[in-house]
Amino acid sequence: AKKSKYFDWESYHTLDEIYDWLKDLAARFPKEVTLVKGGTTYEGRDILGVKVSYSPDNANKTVWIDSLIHAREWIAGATSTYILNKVLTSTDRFIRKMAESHDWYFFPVINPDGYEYTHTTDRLWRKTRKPYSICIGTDPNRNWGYKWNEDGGSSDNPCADDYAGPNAFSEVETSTLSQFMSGVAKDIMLFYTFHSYSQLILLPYGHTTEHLDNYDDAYQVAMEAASSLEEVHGTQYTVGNIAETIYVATGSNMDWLKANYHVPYAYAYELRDTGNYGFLLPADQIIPTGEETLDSIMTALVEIENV
Ligand code: ING
Ligand code: ZN
Repeated sequence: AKKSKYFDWESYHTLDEIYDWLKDLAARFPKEVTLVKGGTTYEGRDILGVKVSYSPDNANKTVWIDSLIHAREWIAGATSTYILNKVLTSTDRFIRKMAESHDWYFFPVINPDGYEYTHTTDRLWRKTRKPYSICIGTDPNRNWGYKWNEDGGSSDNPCADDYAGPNAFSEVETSTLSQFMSGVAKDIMLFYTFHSYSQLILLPYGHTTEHLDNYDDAYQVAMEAASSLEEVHGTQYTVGNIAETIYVATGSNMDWLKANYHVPYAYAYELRDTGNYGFLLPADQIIPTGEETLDSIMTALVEIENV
């Protein structure tokens, strides 16, 4: 593949383009950006990300952003690269202050095999690509080791889109990425995993509608984040616990991280839209989605510091 010289937010990009851009960032910002390998995939690809750090003092204030655990949710990857770019290049004083006073991990594509497949073969593919009997793929957001396959939060059927896999961490993507996350988890203050679509900010957990851990605090921060998101382009988000807002879902990366490492603020965003275009969100909505999502994150950082 031709090495892409330009990267932008006016179109969706392939896995190679995104990875080339991440490598390019590490070369362009050698002091601040480190290329990191978060794991590997069934088809032998790397799960590539970057760490952004402006000061060694920021380690315990780490923000984690991942996306494209579900291959077809293209706006999620475009939004995380949009935010990464702003963290590095925004000249807004407030954004610079927030960018430089936190450490950041960005993993724009945590299901690379699936993402590649949505570009080559099936635009609406969701899962990984390892075969199980007559069907292919496990839902990588049902395969993590907290409440794995309990409470009806996933499927035992390899042909289902929410197949949990034969056991927790059966997939090399989730097992290797979980090891990487374990190594940095104690420093994570704020976790985001981007999905689409429905315009929701979801809070742990997915196995119960109960409001566990520091739900009330986390909810308050999310409500502030949602209102500042709305101020940008009028986009309305709903905030709530996963199980009560959408459906019971177990084995997600967010719930695993929250339960095992007590990350204080952990959110899953279901980005635009509410179903008009669904997964096929036009590329001219990437920038507005990026703008409003970035604002909501900056607001969350301010709110967290004020709690
Ligand atoms: N939604 C998410 C899913 O995995 C979710 C919702 C997020 C569940 C975080 C559990 C944890 O089903 C989509 N659209 O994928
Ligand atoms: Zn998803």
